[in-house]
Amino acid sequence: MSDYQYIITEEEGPVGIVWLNRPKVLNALNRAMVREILQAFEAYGQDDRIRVILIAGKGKAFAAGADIDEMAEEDSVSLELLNQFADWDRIGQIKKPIIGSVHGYCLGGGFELALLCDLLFAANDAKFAFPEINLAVMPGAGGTQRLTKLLGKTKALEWIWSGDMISAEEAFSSGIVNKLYPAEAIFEEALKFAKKLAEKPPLAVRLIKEAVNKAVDYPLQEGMYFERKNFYLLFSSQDQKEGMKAFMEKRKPDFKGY
Ligand code: DAK
Repeated sequence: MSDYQYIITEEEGPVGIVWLNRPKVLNALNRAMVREILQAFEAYGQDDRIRVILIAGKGKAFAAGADIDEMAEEDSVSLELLNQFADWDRIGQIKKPIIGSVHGYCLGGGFELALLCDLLFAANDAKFAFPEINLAVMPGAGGTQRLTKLLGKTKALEWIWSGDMISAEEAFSSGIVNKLYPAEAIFEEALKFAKKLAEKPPLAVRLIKEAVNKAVDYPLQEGMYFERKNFYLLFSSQDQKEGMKAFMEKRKPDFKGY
């Protein structure tokens, strides 16, 4: 049992699950909830038993955006002083893999949270949008940047300017969603994948995440250099010795994570 107010955490073997849990307001993200998500992610990040993090929403939605009631009275100075983006930035620095299981609405800050996941599994009923434009604001937790890197400028502008609901199908065909499942199966399928990923050697999983993320930001040559360093690093791990020895001995490897 956890002491959180707006989320629930539970563990399924090596998978740490974070449930967004404000179903009455479609899991609208207030400040305290974002802080709790960060705390849970960082706790799982430190927990050697946990190899993969899975995030999903309770009730009818993943998350319908930042909590508008809480946001309405903010001004630029109060936002700067709250420095809440620091929590979002730290969520983006979690080294373990994060899988998002999305059903129902995934809007605004909810969509930005989903874009911080490494992989996204979506239910057929999922709806993605950046409705900020209808509130006369704009995405501020990475939406304009991450969506553009994934989709390119023209699609990103279309989605963010229109604020339109994007179907699960379109999100999938645009490449922001890895797989689609029926709503009743989505969480179990995402969990199944998370468990499969948790069997892989954790240090390799982590260094691959780091290297792939560099590909998004770095020019090719710098990215290649970074990749090579991580490649060398893995040859210093016990798991590399174990993985190759197990192959030669025709047995299942026992990966320790170091
Ligand atoms: N905030 C607060 N309450 C929300 C909410 C939200 N984002 N979304 C839904 N709710 C509440 C509704 O007010 C309603 O509450 P009651 O009236 O029952 O008390 C309840 O959830 C159920 O919603 P509806 O009755 O509206 O349900 P419908 O099925 O009719 O409509 C809807 C579902 C998702 C289309 C609609 O609720 C809707 O349009 N929701 C708002 C979507 C939206 O505009 N989201 C916010 C985008 S702006 C930041 C980081 C990030 C952000 C900002 C700052 N910093 C670090 C500073 C992000 C900003 C955004 O996300």
